[in-house]
Amino acid sequence: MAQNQLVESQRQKDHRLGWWREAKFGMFIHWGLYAIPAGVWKGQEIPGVGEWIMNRARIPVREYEQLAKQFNPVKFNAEEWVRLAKEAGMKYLVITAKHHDGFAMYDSKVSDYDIVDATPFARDPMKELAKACQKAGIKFCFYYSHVQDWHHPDAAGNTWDYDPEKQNFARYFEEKAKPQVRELLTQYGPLGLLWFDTPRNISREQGEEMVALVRQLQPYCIINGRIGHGLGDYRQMGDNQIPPNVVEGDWETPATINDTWGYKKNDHNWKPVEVLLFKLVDIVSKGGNYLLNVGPTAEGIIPQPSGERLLALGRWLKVNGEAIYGTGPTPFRQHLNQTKWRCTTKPGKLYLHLFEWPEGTFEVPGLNNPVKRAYLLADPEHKPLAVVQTEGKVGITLPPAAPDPICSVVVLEIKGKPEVTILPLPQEAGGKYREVPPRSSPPN
Ligand code: JFZ
Repeated sequence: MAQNQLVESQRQKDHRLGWWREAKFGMFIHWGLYAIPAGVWKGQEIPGVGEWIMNRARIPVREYEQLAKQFNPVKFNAEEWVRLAKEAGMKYLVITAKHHDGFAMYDSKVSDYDIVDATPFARDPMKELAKACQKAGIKFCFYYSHVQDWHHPDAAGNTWDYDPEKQNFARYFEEKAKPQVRELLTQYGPLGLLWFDTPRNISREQGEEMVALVRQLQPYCIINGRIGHGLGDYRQMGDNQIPPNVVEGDWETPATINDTWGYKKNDHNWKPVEVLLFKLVDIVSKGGNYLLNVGPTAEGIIPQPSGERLLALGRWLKVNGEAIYGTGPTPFRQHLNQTKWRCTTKPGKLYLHLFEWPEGTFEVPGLNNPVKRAYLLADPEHKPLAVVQTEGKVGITLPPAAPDPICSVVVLEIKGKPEVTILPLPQEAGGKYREVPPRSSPPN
């Protein structure tokens, strides 16, 4: 029975995923009670990501619950958050309706452990965000921790309050997870996607039931890869993980601007704009989407360093968005072990994203298509650049100054589908955007 709702044609799936494949860039928001301790518990700095503080500091449920009485984000303004996402060039917004701590950030009838019933704030910020997104033309989406719930005695994750031997996961799943997902799907208008996380011990059947619930209530709602058992619509990369080459199919990298998802007052390790921009272009050139996180404070403020960086990305996208939105991956798969340039594509067009501005000429390696025209995307007149094309090699004459200090885009209009000769090794290497080794992930 559930099976019927799971089967759909490729055409139906393409239809459902259409907006998401165009979007490329989304805003992730981790917001919850953990923003109050903000990484510090009883004067102790707790290592790891901010939203894991209850787990990392082994805070008993009865104690953590008390945070709700203090949660009063009076500076929260849905329109401002959505305006920031819009200005940043982000096309979808995914926010934690409930993270692993089990606290619902919306008005839930399933449990009183929610922002309307348990806090002095007593407003439903998700209602306000859903409305603001609708107005701004941004797809509104929820994160929901469907397996871990450290508050519920039968869910996964809380080993300090509850005895795993005595747990009945099915009871949690039937009595809390499914009914809450139903609330999210019926009370906030059309959702772009549901973002599940840390599937752990969920059975395949339970995963299928969740998919069936989503399909039944909102057939157009996309489901991310972390629902488990390969049941999602697209593949979820590990946090902050960017694959070394093009990955076929639909995928997304969730990523942080500093080193935490939920707000941590002492995390000042903000990635520079040029690193974030390189990651965006790198991911898109490999066929993926970039879901970039902000962690608002307990007052409801998106940290200034995050805001500044997002606005800078947005200014770049205003000029260069054509080379990101709706584009396909690079045909230069042999040239991804350097960070001087990347390529994205649209039918008849190659977008060369240059992170290092060469003197005089940029050599496009191994391109066999006749080049019809080349110009700078930042040039509103699209003045043609001189192109010298010899067998399997294209040289583009560039002006002395790069139009953008970080990344300038050269558009090549070509005849036919891109055809690139695989060159003999050694491959090109080097460039200044070295990969920072990823921080160790939280246990999940
Ligand atoms: C999970 C959460 O536990 C975390 O709090 C945050 O919400 C993040 C977006 O997702 O953490 C994970 C999940 C999967 C991996 C790493 C961290 N992974 O597959 O590498």
